[in-house]
Amino acid sequence: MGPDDRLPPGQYVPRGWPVLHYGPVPKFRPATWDLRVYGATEAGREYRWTWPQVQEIPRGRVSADFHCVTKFTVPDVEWEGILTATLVRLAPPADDATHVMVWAEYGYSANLRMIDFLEEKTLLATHQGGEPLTPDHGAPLRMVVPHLYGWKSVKWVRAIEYLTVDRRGFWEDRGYHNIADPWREQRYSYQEDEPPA
Ligand SMILES: Nc1nc2c(c(=O)[nH]1)N[C@H]1C(S)=C(S)[C@@H](COP(=O)(O)O)O[C@H]1N2
Ligand SMILES: [Mo]
Repeated sequence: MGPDDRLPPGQYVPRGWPVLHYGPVPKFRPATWDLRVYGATEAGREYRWTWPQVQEIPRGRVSADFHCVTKFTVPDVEWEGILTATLVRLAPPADDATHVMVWAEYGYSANLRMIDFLEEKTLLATHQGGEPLTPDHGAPLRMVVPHLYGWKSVKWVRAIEYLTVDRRGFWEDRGYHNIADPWREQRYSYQEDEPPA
């Protein structure tokens, strides 16, 4: 196995850890910040945690490569945070919830299939490399979906909406692929119409 065998097609390893997002970095205001889970919950109600409450939720660790559709792959990023398995125990989705929308500050969003949301290495990260996240990289809380292109790894997360019908998020609505699997190079939405290879 050469070092390139672990890179999805078209990807390269950059120097350092690039910062990439659309728009400004939001200011974290701990006194008013909250995390909400709403939509198709099993109990039919909304869940809400303040920042002190989020910090009490048990955390796990994940190490994974991070793939951006602009073709950089950051190897072996060390994340720590709330595994989605933990989140759905605290806020169970309804049986007919098939997708989630992850919402950030300023209305940025990304949709995920429930199976991608529940994938083993998917988490809501609070730390990277053993340190709390920096504002640039999504502090205080960001989604990390290592097996999909980076735009699904929503920074500055404020809410998870359980969906019974799929809906496209910010980039999915602007020409990017609805699923975003880097191993299949699912970059653009027009590929969704192509017959499977
Ligand atoms: N809220 C928000 N999250 C976002 C983005 C964004 O524009 N806004 N960009 C995404 C994209 S395209 C990538 S590649 C990753 C980059 O994460 P990083 O800046 O920590 O490397 O953040 C993702 N999360
Ligand atoms: Mo990206």
